[in-house]
Amino acid sequence: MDALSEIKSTEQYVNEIAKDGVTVVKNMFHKKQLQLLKKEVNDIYSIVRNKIANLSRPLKKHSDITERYLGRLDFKCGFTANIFEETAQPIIQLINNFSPTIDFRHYWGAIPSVSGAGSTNMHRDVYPILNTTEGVNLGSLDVSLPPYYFTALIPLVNITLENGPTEFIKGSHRRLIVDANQEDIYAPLLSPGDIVIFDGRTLHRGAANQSADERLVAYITFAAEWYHDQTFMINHYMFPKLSVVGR
Ligand SMILES: O=C(O)CCC(=O)C(=O)O
Repeated sequence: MDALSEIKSTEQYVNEIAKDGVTVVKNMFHKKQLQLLKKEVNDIYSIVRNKIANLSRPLKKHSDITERYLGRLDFKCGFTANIFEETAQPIIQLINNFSPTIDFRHYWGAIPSVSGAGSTNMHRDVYPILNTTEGVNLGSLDVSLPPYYFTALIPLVNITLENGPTEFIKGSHRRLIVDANQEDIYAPLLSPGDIVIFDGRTLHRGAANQSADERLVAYITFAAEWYHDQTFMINHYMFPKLSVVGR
């Protein structure tokens, strides 16, 4: 498929997000922008690596740096360079098209996964609002709301079957109960410059990194102003001076 035939209209992205809960935008950024983005993310990452070098792992206590599974860090501190807000602009426009009645705030993060890191569990990124369901199940209020939580994953290396694509269950954002073992998995392979955006209610997981190299992915999370995202609620920062941008 050539690059031109992969360009979709905004309406197509809107329809895919509504129906599938996930959409891929190909070739969103040019090479120079990506190089700068990757440099800035790697600079933050090396500060993070130094800071955590002597801490016991996996890291669990902070809201700006966590490690869901050994070798799968998630850091949200230090994303202050101009390139981050520049890069966010076209994505913000898409998010506003996906959910025009919601006011969003957003923050940046990165999720490097080292060679040998295992997969995450299938999960949704949102909690059930009324807290009346179990596990990853949602309540009818959750699925009836206009989309209120999105993440845009921004790969900074090629995403291959070996280094672990993010796996999604399409349409699960509209379903209360899903048996992940019975569902088809959608696992888009991406190049730097492509992004995948998903509704936080969509079941997903990061696959294991079975390659020899690290998989580096940046992301932007968009949460409705009214949504109590714990990133903004827990003030236990490892880097208080570099605390999460976007509050
Ligand atoms: O690492 C991945 O591919 C998935 C990340 C993830 O699970 C998340 O953003 O909640």
